[in-house]
Amino acid sequence: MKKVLFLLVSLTLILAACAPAAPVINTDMMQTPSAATGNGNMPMNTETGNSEMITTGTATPGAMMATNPEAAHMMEPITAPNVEPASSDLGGQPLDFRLEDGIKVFELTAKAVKWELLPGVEVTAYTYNGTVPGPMIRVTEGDQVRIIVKNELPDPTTIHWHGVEVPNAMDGVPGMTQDPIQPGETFIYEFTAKPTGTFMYHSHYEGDIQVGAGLYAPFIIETQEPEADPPAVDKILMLSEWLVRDGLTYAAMPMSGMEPNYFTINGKAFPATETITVKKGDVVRLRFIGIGQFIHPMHLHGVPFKVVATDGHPVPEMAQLTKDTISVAPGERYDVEFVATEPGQWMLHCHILHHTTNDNVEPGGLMLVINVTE
Ligand SMILES: [Cu+2]
Repeated sequence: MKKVLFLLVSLTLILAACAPAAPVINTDMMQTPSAATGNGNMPMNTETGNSEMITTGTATPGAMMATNPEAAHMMEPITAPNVEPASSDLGGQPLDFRLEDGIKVFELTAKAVKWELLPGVEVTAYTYNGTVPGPMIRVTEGDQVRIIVKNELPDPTTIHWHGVEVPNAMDGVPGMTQDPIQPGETFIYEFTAKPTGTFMYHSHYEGDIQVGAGLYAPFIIETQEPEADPPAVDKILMLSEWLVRDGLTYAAMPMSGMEPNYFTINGKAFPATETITVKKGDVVRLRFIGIGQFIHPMHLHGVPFKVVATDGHPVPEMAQLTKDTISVAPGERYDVEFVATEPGQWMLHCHILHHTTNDNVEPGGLMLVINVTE
């Protein structure tokens, strides 16, 4: 009798445990509007206005997060009361400075703008000075640098100088090295630029939202002695991701329901990415910067390249790997160089091939053409 009772109880428990899992894999449910769990903040992938987590059968983590108010905030669309037009169609351009008592003074304004990923696809982006990426700060090792940051975003922010060796108080970590820069406030960063190399700056406040929304830019520190034999072409390629649904922009992240559907090099998706034109025989340097939340194995057609610097630090010649694909993880930088020996139009693209699509349609995303002319 005890055994039968035990079996009955076990069966009941098993049935109870299985029941909640059923809707996750039921595709009919995914198409049906439901008011039961929606919080109005979740990205949508149907026309029905369904705000439930509805992407795939693996939606459980996102669905669990939706009950956490802070997580729901992460899933809200990127919005601002004062979204301006982009200040230029080209991001990452050199930022002018003024000299004050030997200090190079730069000015940044964090603000929301409309940014075009490719013709017909516009996002609401959080930017430095109105472009994605923000303007490039390019200085010489040993320069005294002052960066005045005005926050015109609706949210607090800070800037982290990723890889640059700054004093602790300048490191941009909210609640640890500084108070967040509140909307309308200004904060001044000041440090000596070191070491030489490829670095970046980006938001360190709600980074999963603000960096995904576009708050990043290159920071290049040149050697004090000019390079003896600089490459003919020296390009910075910042890799990132976006999530656009029903005309709304969300911060893409590796979380169920928040996966990206657009992928950009310097804020542009192919075919809007820059074509790099070089002459046969030119030395080409590409500086990959992983600023998104996903890894991107970048593959070059035609000729291999050498990895000459990792995370800004030079690789001794004897240790330089020769490769044709390099995985750029979030936060990493790789400087690679090659000689353009073969004329033609050569692709450079991510080899996670979903990342070469725009909203699931190929070709798009992380691709660009290197045009080698005679
Ligand atoms: Cu990729």
